[in-house]
Amino acid sequence: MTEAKRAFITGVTGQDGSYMAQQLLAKGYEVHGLVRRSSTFNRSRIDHLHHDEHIPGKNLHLHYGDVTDAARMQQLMVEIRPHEVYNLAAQSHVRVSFDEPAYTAQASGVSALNLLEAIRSTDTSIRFYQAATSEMFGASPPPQNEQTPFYPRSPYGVAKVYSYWITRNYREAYDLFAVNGQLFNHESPRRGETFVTRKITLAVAKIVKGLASELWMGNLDSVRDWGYAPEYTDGMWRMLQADEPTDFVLATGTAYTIRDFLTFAFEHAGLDWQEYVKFDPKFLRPTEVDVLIGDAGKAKSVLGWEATVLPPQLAQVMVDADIARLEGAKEGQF
Ligand code: NAP
Ligand code: F7E
Repeated sequence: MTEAKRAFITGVTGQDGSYMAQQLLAKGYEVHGLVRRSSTFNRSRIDHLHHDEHIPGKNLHLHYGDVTDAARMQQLMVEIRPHEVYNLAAQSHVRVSFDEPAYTAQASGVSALNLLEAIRSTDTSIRFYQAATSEMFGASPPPQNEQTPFYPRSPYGVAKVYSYWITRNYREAYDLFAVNGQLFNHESPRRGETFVTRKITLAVAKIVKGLASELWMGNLDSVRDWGYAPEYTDGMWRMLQADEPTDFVLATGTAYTIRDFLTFAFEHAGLDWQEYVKFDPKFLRPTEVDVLIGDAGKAKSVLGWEATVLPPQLAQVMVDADIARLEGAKEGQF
């Protein structure tokens, strides 16, 4: 019998990490995830996947740690000896990065170096995926692809530019199979509740159920290219199975404003968003990214990857899931 592939996922409790763990387990991987010790429960997205020796196929093993702790990353790399590492951990909220720029630099930028160094000193055949982002393009005009110059507009975007270049540098300097996924926004029923799509769909569900009557928001004019997260984690996996290590954009190529997403979500519930949405300047950013529209042509031709779920359908899926949750549906269903 051949040995099962082992993967190490940082950020396994997050949106993408939870889908990645689920997909790798379905492929027969032994999955190891990094979790932060917290005084409150932070594993709701992976609780249904957790290792239980009484249930066959539940092959998810969790390890305490923090990606800013280089020594711990080194120790876990030796202990787990993964074939593939997915660095999905980050302080991923753009607005919050203006409040916590130094911590964001460590968690979203230098964390990549901590893992790359651990790989370099343990086993250079370990394949490494770095969660880069369309936020690195920032103010560069669309459509943005792998050749577009970076012009980040937040401490988060700046931190991710560091993670991108250190990943490329280790690929070129030490011949590592280390790649960047330059992913545009991707959403799902597991999206964090303070990101704009989920904030909207949760508010719609609460309004439908009589639990809320207004929604406070910031800039409604920005344009985003929103895809469906499980399709993007599949794209990450494909990047690590490729013949050569190289960087890829993943995106849908569609362009909608926040107003458009409000319309999709509220109309799905038979509501008019203008009756509920109010403006609060606290949700504005000191510098905004106005327009992100990705060109994923390289991923299509090299990886055979293409997004199929587009924003109007995505909004409906998310509203339905939030209503189902309020009616008692279990987290694992989504
Ligand atoms: P997310 O839901 O915010 O999840 C972030 C994960 O990182 C959580 O598991 C979190 O743990 C963990 N984490 C944060 N700081 C950490 C630290 N210091 N040490 C260890 N773990 C830490 O993010 P996501 O949407 O899944 O995104 C995954 C990755 O892709 C992130 O790197 C993000 O920046 C990047 N990205 C996301 C998008 C997108 O549209 N979703 C697009 C491009 C790139 P807790 O649960 O304990 O907080
Ligand atoms: O904001 C506007 C806000 O926070 C989208 C992260 O996953 O994708 C994400 O970053 C837009 C911005 O995502 C509110 O000003 C208006 O223009 O959902 P968001 P983001 O900043 O695009 C990238 C690719 C990542 O890599 C990041 O990790 O919506 N907006 N009103 C609002 N945004 C929020 N959060 N809340 C509001 O009330």
